[in-house]
Amino acid sequence: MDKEIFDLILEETSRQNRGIELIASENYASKEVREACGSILTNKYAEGYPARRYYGGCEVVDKIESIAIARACELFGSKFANVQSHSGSQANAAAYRALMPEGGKVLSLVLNDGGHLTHGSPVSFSSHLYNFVHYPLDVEGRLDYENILKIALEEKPDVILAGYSAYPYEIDFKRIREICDYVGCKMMVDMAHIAGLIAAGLHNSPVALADITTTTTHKTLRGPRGGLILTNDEALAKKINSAVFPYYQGGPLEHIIAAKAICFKEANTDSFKAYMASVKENTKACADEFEKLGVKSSGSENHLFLLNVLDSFGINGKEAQAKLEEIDITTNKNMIPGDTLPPNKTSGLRIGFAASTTRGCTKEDAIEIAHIICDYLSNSKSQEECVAKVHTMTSSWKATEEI
Ligand code: DSN
Repeated sequence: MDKEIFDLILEETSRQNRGIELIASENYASKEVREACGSILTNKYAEGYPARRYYGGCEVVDKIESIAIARACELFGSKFANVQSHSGSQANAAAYRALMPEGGKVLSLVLNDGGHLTHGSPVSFSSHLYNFVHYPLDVEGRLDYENILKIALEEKPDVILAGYSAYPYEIDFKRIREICDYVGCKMMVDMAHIAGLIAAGLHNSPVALADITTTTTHKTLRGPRGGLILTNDEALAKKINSAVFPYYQGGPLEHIIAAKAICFKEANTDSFKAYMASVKENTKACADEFEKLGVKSSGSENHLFLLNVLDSFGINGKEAQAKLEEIDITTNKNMIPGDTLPPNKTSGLRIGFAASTTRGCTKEDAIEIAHIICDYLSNSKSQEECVAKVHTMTSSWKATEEI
């Protein structure tokens, strides 16, 4: 009926299959997750929560949403979960509303050092509803907990926010909790990027420590595109539920909630733990190989790292991103700590291995990827030569529709 869109889906399938996906926030969801997303559950209106709906006929979606909640709680060791947030941004909006009144003060990471738009950007709702102040990374690009404490004592925030979009090192959530307790404020964690590592036990978990933890479900967690909010505090759980519905959202997406339930089940398996261990290993291998090749790399303790392409290749992040697309490698330009270029240019590139590892990228492949990128950005090998290497590698991996 709609050949135009059908053909474009095929075109996107082909793009996903022939290329190497290195955007740190992307992944390939399983066939089971995708089938739930495309299921008849999209037909159902279910405003409210299980057993407390504004519509009839919710007895089946009630069971699905209850299973999703129970699985989220089991996976992350949480007492309460809200699985209705349509996205990580919506989850953060609801978390802020539950934690403080409008105008409340949040201490979050300097946005150019790796914070997210909803962590106080002037172009996001967050900075219009709340008063954001920021802590920087140190000169090495690492969190400086003593400095966070110092700023928190000066600023007296209502909330300290941890969890970032481009931070390549382990976060000490216990230390953040101690700072919050010392200054007498709430702790919020946006674990969207590292949720898969936390589920697999490969990064310390903030869930028992933070007042509220938010995440997306589609990054390292490898589920459908959506959000999740966790807390151990019953009073906060009630506030979160009212903030999600009816304050910010209307009807929940029960097809996506079913897909989230499947994702939580998948993430609670030994094969997912093995997958996340490979992601970490591949990321570190690639980051270290760049270093050996003389490229300025942040190194990595998780699923991503940053490259300083300006110093290493004399081109900015925007140019490097565009150039790599010529050889079917997808990345994104990214600010690096102390960046002198604006966010629409940047000196850096962010690289992650969650997606490519799902398709079967090995440690040897990850090392070769560093060489291909280096060869092409330094103009020492031709486009034909590099793109042929990319296609040889991706043709040995699983296709996106087989995952
Ligand atoms: N847009 C996401 C990322 O790429 O990190 C954050 O939500």
